[in-house]
Amino acid sequence: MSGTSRDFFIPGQTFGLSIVEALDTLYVMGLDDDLARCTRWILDNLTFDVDGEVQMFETNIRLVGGLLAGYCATGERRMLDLARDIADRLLPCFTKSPTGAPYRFVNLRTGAVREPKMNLAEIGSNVLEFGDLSRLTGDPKYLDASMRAYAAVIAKRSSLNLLGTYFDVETGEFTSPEDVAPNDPADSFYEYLWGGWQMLGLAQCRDWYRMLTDALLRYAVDRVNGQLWFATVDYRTGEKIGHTQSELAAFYAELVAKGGDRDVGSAYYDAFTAVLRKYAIIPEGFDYRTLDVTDDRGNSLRPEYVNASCDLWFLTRDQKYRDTAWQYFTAMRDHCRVANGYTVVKDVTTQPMTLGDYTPAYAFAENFKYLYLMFADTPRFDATRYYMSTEGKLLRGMVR
Ligand code: DMJ
Repeated sequence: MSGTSRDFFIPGQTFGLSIVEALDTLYVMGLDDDLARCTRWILDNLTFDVDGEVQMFETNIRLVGGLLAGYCATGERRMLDLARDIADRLLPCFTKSPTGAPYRFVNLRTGAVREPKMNLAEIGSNVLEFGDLSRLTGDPKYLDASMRAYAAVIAKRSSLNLLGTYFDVETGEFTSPEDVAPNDPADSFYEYLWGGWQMLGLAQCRDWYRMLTDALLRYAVDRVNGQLWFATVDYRTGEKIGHTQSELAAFYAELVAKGGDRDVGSAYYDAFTAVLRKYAIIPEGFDYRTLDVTDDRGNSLRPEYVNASCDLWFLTRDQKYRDTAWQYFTAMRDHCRVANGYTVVKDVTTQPMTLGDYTPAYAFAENFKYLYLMFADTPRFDATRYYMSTEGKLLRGMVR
């Protein structure tokens, strides 16, 4: 709205996040001049030798993943070297932890770590980037760190095979009983287990995925008004203790379908489609029993619904996924399009919707890429073997 920018990681220090996030999107869209300009900027400017603290999870999915996908798109060796450099700077989060589950923040220059109170998504969502980096560099330390982190948490599952959501990486214990999966901040913990199997062939990830998913489907599924939702449960007893759904959980429709439970995926997608129809833009949070919004009335230009549309389209070729993705797109264009691009919504219930002044960088990695791939039929994308990270990075399936 204001035509200004701000740094996501460290105020006053740019890592060119929107550029890095956009690399593989520019490639699949055939925007080769823009890709060349972005590559030039990275080669001339990007450095991680900075005395500042970053959040390990966000840095991994956005910068490590972005540079790996950029390397796939351009073959530019410097991008792989930069991905390795930033991953090396994140590793102290894992290696300094007594349990192997990572600390939340690290200083990029000193390696000082901070904040042992973690959540599942931030502990588990690194095996795709770190595993790919191990494959490309021949150094197993990245993959090993990811797997140790997963093992530390999964060892603490309850007798029902449910997990808590918040975990202290120093004591190695869950700090509260609620299991909010597949809502955030547990979401991509599950996504990367399936990815570890699909992209890297790790049978251990497949077995963990199956075991934990069976428990979720057994205890958390809640069928209300003909719709399928996921309740928050007590991980020790399986008792349903909450009925809030987050927009971020919408991706799970594609994950659970890819994992073999297609009926659940289809039904969960349909439930979110009902919310899309009610509000046009899905609110960040709502009570699934009534579809009323919670206090989280906005939408941060979120990609999760159309992430599900995209993967379900390529999995099933069912036209409903294209039709609903089109509906998502037209609503985004009608409500979020402004003079400079697209912006977030502060309140989806007002008419007109109340807008904020921000374009999250993940929109360049996710929303626009998912939509484009579903409709463009580009020869630069192999729909039969692709795999994308939680940040929409095309780590496999790019055709050069
Ligand atoms: C993205 O950074 C990723 O999709 C992540 O897994 C969840 N949050 C945002 C988008 O909403």
